[in-house]
Amino acid sequence: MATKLAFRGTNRRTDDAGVTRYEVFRDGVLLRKTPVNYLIDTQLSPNTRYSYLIKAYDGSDNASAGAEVTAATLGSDPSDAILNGSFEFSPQISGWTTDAFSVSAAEFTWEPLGSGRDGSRCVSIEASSLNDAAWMQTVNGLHPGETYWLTGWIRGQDVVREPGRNTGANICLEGTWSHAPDYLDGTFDWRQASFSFVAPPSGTVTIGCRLGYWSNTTRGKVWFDDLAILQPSELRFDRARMAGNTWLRLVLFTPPGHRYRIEKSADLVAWTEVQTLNPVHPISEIQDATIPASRCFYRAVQIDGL
Ligand SMILES: [Ca+2]
Repeated sequence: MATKLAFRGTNRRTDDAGVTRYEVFRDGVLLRKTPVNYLIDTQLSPNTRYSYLIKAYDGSDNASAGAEVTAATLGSDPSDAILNGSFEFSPQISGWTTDAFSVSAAEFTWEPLGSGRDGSRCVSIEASSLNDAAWMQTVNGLHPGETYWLTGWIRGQDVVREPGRNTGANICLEGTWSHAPDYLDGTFDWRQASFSFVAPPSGTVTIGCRLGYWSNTTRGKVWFDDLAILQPSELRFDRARMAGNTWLRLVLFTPPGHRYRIEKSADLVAWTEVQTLNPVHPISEIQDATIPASRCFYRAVQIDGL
């Protein structure tokens, strides 16, 4: 549900020097006056094109000519429900907030390039003593009663759970006991965590990237990346890209609970198996060695009961 838009306004003429406020118009109507050079517009409909005009004012009330931005929202694909789930731009301007049971013992960081998955950015929580701390985002527009999956990636360093307690590093729905089933502690590289949930009557949930839980306090450092809410009702390839010169990485959306055989072909006639999958997550990443400058087709075949 792409109902949020974030952008930065800059005044090319003065390079923002002396700008004291911006006025943002949507389709000719004043939307907001703001002193900051970004805006998140949450009142958008899917599959709609919007035109924004941004004017910058200095302290003497002189207006710039205005910069125009046109943006189109996407359909109601729930994978867009989380804004900036990969943390490539500032979490603070994209609806992410932080909270902790012991605020003084939690450090929240938007980590630099190279710290996230595949050299990207991510966020982290470092708790110096047993704590329950989270990065959170409220997500609207889910269809009440329908089943969704929350998925994300977690890395940990020296994560220690309260003795006899469970959750450790996790992703969750804040205010509920819905969380990824893995009890992650110790030191571990990026690993995927997922769980399914039913959207409440409000269609609104608050997702959490969390270290600890109520009565399950935890300390250590955790990193989070690539959060997504999905409804994997059908099998589909989402992205393909090269990792280095020879490795192709494919991203597959799959309803968990089925077996799939990934196959490849050079001519769409003869198919060979790449691997068989029994995914527990709604997103699966498949790597395959390729020959540079060659063409190759991939397909996924559901093989339940074969
Ligand atoms: Ca990232």
